[in-house]
Amino acid sequence: MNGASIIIPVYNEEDIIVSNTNSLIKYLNSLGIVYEIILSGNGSTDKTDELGKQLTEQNSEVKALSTNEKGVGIAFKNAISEAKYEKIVSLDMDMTVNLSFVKRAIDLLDTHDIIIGSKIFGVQRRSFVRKLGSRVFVIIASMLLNLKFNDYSPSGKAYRKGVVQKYLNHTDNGTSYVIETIYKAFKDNYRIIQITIDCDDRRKSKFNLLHEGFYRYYHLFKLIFGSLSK
Ligand SMILES: Nc1nc2c(ncn2[C@@H]2O[C@H](COP(=O)(O)OP(=O)(O)O)[C@@H](O)[C@H]2O)c(=O)[nH]1
Ligand SMILES: [Mg+2]
Repeated sequence: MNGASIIIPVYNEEDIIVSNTNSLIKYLNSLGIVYEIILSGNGSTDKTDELGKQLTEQNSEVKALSTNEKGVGIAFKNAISEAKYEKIVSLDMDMTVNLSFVKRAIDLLDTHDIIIGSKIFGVQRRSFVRKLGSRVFVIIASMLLNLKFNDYSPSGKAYRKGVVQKYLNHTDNGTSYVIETIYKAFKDNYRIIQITIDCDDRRKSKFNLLHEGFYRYYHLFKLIFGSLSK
């Protein structure tokens, strides 16, 4: 039976790490699948790491990783190198993506290499500014890269591990690892499918959204110019 590794980046999540991991365990148990949950942190300054460790002691399916190197991409790469299953599902600790995505993605990974959960056409409970910001980025990115997808955020994505591993050394250590992986895999003709997901994200982001905005455009242009010069 092929199992799934569920990867969650965590940063200062002491308020929700225990309850949300337990809800996820309950959901995954109800699916009757083989799985592991990897909580991957970068130097949280609250009790996240300690609580993550406690969760690993209480549940053999949970692993908790921690490094001081910054970035969600680093957290993802560390988790991939520890993942024992071929099917990888990426979620957020605030569980903003409807969990039905997990089952759909795991099934689709039998026949596809990357599953893009897209929030754009699903029910979105996010602030207007965040919806607009990601919409504009997606339109520009998709046009310039000639991609037909419309969600490049880390959560609600699923991958076959072998495909991600191919690009890990060439992707950034921040959130841009997602668009870079998708773009490279698309060019290499991997089987990518986009599905609609519902999203409820009304919590204040842990990211500095202004910094994140500049960062994403900078890396988008780097990706475009990098591919032009090849
Ligand atoms: N490992 C790691 N996780 C992070 C970092 N920043 C945010 N996260 C995690 O990324 C996920 C999404 O963060 P969130 O604040 O909800 O961002 P949003 O997508 O803007 O709503 C959560 O699980 C956070 O704990 C970081 O620097 N390192
Ligand atoms: Mg969030």
